[in-house]
Amino acid sequence: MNTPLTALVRPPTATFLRALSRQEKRAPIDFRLTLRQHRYYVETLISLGVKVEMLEPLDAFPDSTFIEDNVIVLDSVALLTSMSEPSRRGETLHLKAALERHRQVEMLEPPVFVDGGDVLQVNSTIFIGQSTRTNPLAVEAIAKFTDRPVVPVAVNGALHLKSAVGCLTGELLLIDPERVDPAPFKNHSCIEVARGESNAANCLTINGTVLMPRDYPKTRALVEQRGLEVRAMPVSEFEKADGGLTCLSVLIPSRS
Ligand code: CIR
Repeated sequence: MNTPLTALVRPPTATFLRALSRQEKRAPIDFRLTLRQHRYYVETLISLGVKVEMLEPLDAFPDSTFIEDNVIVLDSVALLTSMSEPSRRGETLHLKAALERHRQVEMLEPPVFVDGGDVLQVNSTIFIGQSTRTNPLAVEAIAKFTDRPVVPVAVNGALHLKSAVGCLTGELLLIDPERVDPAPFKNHSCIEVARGESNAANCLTINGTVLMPRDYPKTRALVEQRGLEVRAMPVSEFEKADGGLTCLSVLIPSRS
């Protein structure tokens, strides 16, 4: 039986047009399409049995729809992250009340810096990306709240660890080895993304169904060859702001 899952999501607001992006020449964001893609994402989660809690949009925070970055949900505690990006630091407190309905809430503080997108949890291990947003102190800070090993992973060029590696099933990962050091994953089975499809790694598995960004057919085929069911999701507008499927929700397993 699947563990019941709640997803916290925060819809984008018109200020999303000013979301951070490291792509110098990206096409402008189409806001109506952004809303449609977000709605489709929410409907997909619901169709897979997830209970979705929709939070208030936050006009003052253009990137706040990327709610994954605000928190790390562990078995018995939720850690509000300490975000290094000045325009995003205020987002986390807006999540506290919603989280308190599910977990005891603790706060990480500077000099620890970490974004939730750098935290990849698999059954056995918690991997922490060492990106421009997340520092080594985050590894020690998170280890205080879990019995699982907490392992740093070098991120080479991706915004976050989960931009470049995703968990498909228990211990099977989808990885772009050009943007993340594969060595810490040597005890895991890994599928490498197809050439030219690096964004495909930002995938999300819900109750056995793999959600993958649309437009990466070769990687999709590699995943399906392992017998996994895949749903391709349109996320073009979020990709323009360096985001993807995992970033758009905080998944909270019910406590047993
Ligand atoms: C940012 O730069 O913070 C946002 N524009 C994108 C955040 C994407 N989040 C994620 O990968 N977890």
